[in-house]
Amino acid sequence: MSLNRLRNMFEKKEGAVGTFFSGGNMSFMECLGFSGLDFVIIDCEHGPFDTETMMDLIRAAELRGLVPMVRIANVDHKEIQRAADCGAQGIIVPCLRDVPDFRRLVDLAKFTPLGNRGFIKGRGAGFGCADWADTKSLEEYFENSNDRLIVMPQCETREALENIEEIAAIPGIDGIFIGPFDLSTAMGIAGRFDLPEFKAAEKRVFEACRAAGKICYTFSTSAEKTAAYLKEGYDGVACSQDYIIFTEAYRALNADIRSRLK
Ligand code: 3PY
Ligand code: MG
Repeated sequence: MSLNRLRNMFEKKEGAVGTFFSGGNMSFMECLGFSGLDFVIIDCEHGPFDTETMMDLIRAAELRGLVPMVRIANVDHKEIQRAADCGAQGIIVPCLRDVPDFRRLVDLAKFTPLGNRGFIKGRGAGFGCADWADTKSLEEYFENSNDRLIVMPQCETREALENIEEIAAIPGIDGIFIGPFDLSTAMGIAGRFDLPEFKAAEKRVFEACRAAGKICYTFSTSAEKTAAYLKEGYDGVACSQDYIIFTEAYRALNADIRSRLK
């Protein structure tokens, strides 16, 4: 069994459901945990969070049973190291193009023998006191850490799509996260998710993951589309994001109240 619940769900073919989190604070993260979702992606690509806030959001997610993943902006030593050390159980990186960038991501995020992540027993490892981190040998600690952290870059550029079979097969890449908005835009068919061309691109990524035995996640904007992806066999779907759901819920509430006054 893996130390990462999402990896266990993948092994058991249980589709995981999560969401992006880019606006809220620690209390909102706790509230989100009560929804019963499986994972949350703390969005440091688009969200305004500094490192301390990201770490506290990870704590709040853990407290309420959400697997905390972090999307960072690029393959940057400091960003990767901080997310991993603070306790992210998944690292998602957008818009990568060239195969060497994917390899460098693994190099920075995974301990030896998969990569060359710098040694620390940080907050994510309970400062060395977590059962899985308090090991007799460093090798065992490295193995556990590598298992616990899912490295899942996004496929959302033409170059990544063209090389997706090679990318998915890289040891230490645990999965691929399709970014439908950016991928369709890169293909010159922005938001046209219904076009055969786009569906073929999705299929290519999905099959590359299957061939390499890797996890395949995607993003959707509705419950209907999320369920459809999961029925198709996707291993996980991030549905919408916190501030959209928040706004929609209050808009619906307000409209409901006003309509009862007519
Ligand atoms: C995209 O659709 O481009 C994404 O990155 C999903 O969040
Ligand atoms: Mg994107």
